[in-house]
Amino acid sequence: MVSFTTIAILGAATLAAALPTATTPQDASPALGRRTGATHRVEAGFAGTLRFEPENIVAEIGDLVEVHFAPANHSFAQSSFAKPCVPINDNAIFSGFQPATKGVQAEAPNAFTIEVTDKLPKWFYCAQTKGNHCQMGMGMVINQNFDGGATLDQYKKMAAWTGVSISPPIVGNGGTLAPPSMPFNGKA
Ligand SMILES: [Cu+2]
Repeated sequence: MVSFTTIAILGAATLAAALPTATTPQDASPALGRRTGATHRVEAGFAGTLRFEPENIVAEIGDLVEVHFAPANHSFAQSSFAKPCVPINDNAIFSGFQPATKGVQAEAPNAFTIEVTDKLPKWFYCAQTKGNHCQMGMGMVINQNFDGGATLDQYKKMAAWTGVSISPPIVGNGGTLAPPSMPFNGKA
């Protein structure tokens, strides 16, 4: 007697054989889900301020978040909610520092794009220590839980009392550095 399990395995093997090029290298990456086609533009250092704009994003799984860097030397780094201005762990998302010259460039040549892979709150800060950007309010959140106390306002209050910011160890981790896919808004 042939079990259902055996039939299922045989069925899968037959199907796989019939689809020799079912995946492309891009599709095979475990970090990439099904894209929604939506891209959220964030500007780090919006209009010369020490802010991300927008700084509280609601995004769906498969959305992209494209961070642009206004003049100065900003970055986009991942922390936990409880400890702003320091990496969440050794695998923290990090754009590295992206300098641009005020009056010469509207923004840094590269933007940093991440994909939203779940709906859990993700907290980010700028790791620039010159001027204490994180402590001065350069923090943001993707998918804040609006029913709880873990708010962006609270994150920023804790950041203000945090010591010197620490950069995550891996530059470019968790995203892609590339020329922006959409224009800067020009309010650098
Ligand atoms: Cu900054």
